[in-house]
Amino acid sequence: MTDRTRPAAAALALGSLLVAAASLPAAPAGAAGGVPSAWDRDGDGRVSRAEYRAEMARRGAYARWDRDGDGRLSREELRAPRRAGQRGGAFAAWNADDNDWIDEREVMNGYFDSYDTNGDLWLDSEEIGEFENESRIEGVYD
Ligand SMILES: [Ca+2]
Ligand SMILES: [Ca+2]
Ligand SMILES: [Ca+2]
Repeated sequence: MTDRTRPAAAALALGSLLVAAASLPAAPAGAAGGVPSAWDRDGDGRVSRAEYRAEMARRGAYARWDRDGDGRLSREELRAPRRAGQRGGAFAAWNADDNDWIDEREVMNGYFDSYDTNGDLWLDSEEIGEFENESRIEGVYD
């Protein structure tokens, strides 16, 4: 009799394990579409230009880049991601009004466009992830 109860007990134990595994959440609860909520303020799963600028401002990026504090980024102060090309190239490409400096809107648009690889004018989870990774590597906030 005891021999017949063993397989049953084993099956029951296995069944419990399967139930436990099945009841695990498929993914950690969090932001919609995998976009961190710090970037995706309205929770629609993508980052707009306005959301991007707001979070970059909260992180103090522009103020850090503007070393002399005159509110403008000179050619020397401009921090452009490597993917945007050489510093001089980014300066010329991003300098929409063709004056002698890059303002906050110009540099944030430049960054945003550099990472909007599919050109849909939003940053999705993959694109903002690329930005986060490369920002760490390139020391964007240093
Ligand atoms: Ca959003
Ligand atoms: Ca400056
Ligand atoms: Ca995009």
